[in-house]
Amino acid sequence: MAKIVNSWNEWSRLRRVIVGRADGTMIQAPEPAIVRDFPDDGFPAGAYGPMPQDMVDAANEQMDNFAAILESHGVVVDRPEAMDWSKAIETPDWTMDSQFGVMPPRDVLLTVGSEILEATMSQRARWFEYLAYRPLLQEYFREDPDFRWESAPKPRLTDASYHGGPEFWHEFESLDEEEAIERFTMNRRWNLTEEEPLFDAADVGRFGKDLFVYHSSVTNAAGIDWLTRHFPDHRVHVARFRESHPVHLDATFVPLRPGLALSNRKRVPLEEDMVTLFEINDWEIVPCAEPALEEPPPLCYCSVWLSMNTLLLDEKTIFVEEQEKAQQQQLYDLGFEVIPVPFWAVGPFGGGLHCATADVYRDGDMEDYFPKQIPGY
Ligand code: ABU
Repeated sequence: MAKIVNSWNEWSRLRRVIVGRADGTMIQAPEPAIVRDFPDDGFPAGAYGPMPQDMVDAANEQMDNFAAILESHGVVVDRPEAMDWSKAIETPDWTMDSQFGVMPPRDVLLTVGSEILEATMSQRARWFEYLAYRPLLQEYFREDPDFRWESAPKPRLTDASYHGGPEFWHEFESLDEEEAIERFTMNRRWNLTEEEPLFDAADVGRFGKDLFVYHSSVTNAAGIDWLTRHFPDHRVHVARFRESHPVHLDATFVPLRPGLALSNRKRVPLEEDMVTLFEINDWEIVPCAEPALEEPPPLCYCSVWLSMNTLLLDEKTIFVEEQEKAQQQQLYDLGFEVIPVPFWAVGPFGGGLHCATADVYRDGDMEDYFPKQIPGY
C-alpha cells in the first residue's frame, strides 16, 4: 500500500497535487456572508448566474495547461469532480439560490502531514464544495493506510454567524479603504461573528511545526482556536495585516524556502510578535514586487496581488503567472528558477496558482524552522 498524503510546508519537492476546475462556476447569489457586485460587467449587486462560457473555456484551457506543465515535472495531478453549482441548496436553517464552483481547492483542503482537513468555509454558497473532492479523498483513504481524513465541524451559518449581512456590505461599500481599515481591521471585526468556528484553508500558512493563520474576513477567532486545538503538535500563530477586507494568506504572506518569506508590499503586518518571531529565527522577509495589473480583470473578486500567489515545485523552482514580469525577476534575483505559467484567465474563478492547487504529497517531515519562540504568541 502506498503513502499518498504527506505535506508539511509550502516548499519541499512537490510530488502530487490537486488542480481545480472552472466548469460551472457561478457568480454566487447574495447571502449574508457576501454580496457580489459587478455593475459594469452584467452582475450588479443581487444578480447571479453562471460565469460566461468563453471565460470558463479560457480558464479551463490555462488550468489544463498548468496541469500538463506539472506532470512534465514529474508531479501527479488529480482533478476534482465537475458538479452543477447552479443548483439551489437547503439546510434546516436556510436556503441558497446558487453555489459557487471548484476552481480553488486551496480554500477548502488543508494538508498537514498525512492529514487532509476539509475547512468549515464561511459562505453558504460554498457549503457543499467539499463534495467535489470526496472521490479523490475516498481514493486516498482506500490506498494510503496512514491518510488521516478529517472534516472540521460543519457550521450552521445562520444569521447569527454574520454581523448584519447585506447591511454590513452596504456599510463597507460606503467607506474608503483607510476608513474601512480603521473601522473593521483595527477592531478585528468584519462580517463574521464568533458564533461558531469558521475558517478557510487558504488562511493557513504551513511552515513545518509552525502554522500561521490569518484572522481574516473568512476566518474568525473561534476558527483559529479550533485549529489550535486540532493540531496540538503544532504551534499555531495568529497573523493579521493592514488591509480593509482580508481574504486568505496566500496573496499576503508566503514562505519561499526555509529562512525566506515574501510579504505583500502594501499589507503591513499588524502582529509585532509575528515579525519578531521571524527576526529572532533569522528569517528574511522580502516585500513582493509590484503587480502587473492596476485593477483586477472583469468579474474578478480577487485582488491584483495574485501576482505573489505562486506555487513552489521545490526550494529552488517556482511557478509564477506569465505576465507578472517584476515578480518573476525578483524571484530570479533571489536565486529561484522561475517557470512562467499563463494563468490570467483563472483569476475571476477565485485565485492564482496557489489557490488553484492543494498539496497532496511533498517530500519531507515536520521540521522546526522557529526553534526560538515568543511566549504567548
Ligand atoms: N484567494 C486569494 C485572494 C487574495 C486576494 O485577493 O488578495
